[in-house]
Amino acid sequence: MSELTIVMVGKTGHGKSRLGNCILGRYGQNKAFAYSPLGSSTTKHSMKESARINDIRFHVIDTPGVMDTDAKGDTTLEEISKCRQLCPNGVNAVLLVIPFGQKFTKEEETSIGHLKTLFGDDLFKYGIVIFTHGDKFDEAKEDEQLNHFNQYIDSQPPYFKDVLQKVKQR
Ligand SMILES: Nc1nc2c(ncn2[C@@H]2O[C@H](COP(=O)(O)OP(=O)(O)OP(=O)(O)O)[C@@H](O)[C@H]2O)c(=O)[nH]1
Ligand SMILES: [Mg+2]
Repeated sequence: MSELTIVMVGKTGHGKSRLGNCILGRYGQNKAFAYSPLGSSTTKHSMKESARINDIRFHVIDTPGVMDTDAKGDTTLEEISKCRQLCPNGVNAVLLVIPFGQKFTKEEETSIGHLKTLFGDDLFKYGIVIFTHGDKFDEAKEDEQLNHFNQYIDSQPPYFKDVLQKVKQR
């Protein structure tokens, strides 16, 4: 059976853990990763959960958020870097998790810089930008704030457009 390893990274609260549950199809009491709307960061350690989907064994690795609310920056980055130990056969995709509607400030830029330091070239080589909070996209469309997704992408500042370019618009 083939195996695929996916790592989810991004700023705290951007929806990594909830996304991981969606990918694995695990909800409610059976959820794989805890998630929460509370003010302090939820995921404190990198952890792996797996599922078989269409004859492929998927390994999904959740990581603590960059800019964790409680830990000192270096501690969190060290915890995120431990995800590498959870994928001895390497990684097939690095999901850069960003909520739809997030303004791409210097802080987002710094976060991606930290991740680049941790993952090196793999960040963009295997990177896929995943927009969570798709429900807000539907709302924005209903309110006629935007017509289609490309309009949102076109409105992004240069740094983020550059990131999208580097992951080849994935
Ligand atoms: N409406 C909506 N809420 C979402 C979505 N994704 C995540 N959330 C909510 O956002 C909050 C944070 O989600 P988490 O999955 O815990 O985020 P995280 O990136 O894992 O955060 P930390 O582990 O704290 O760093 C939770 O209350 C989720 O239910 C989404 O697509 N739509
Ligand atoms: Mg989490």
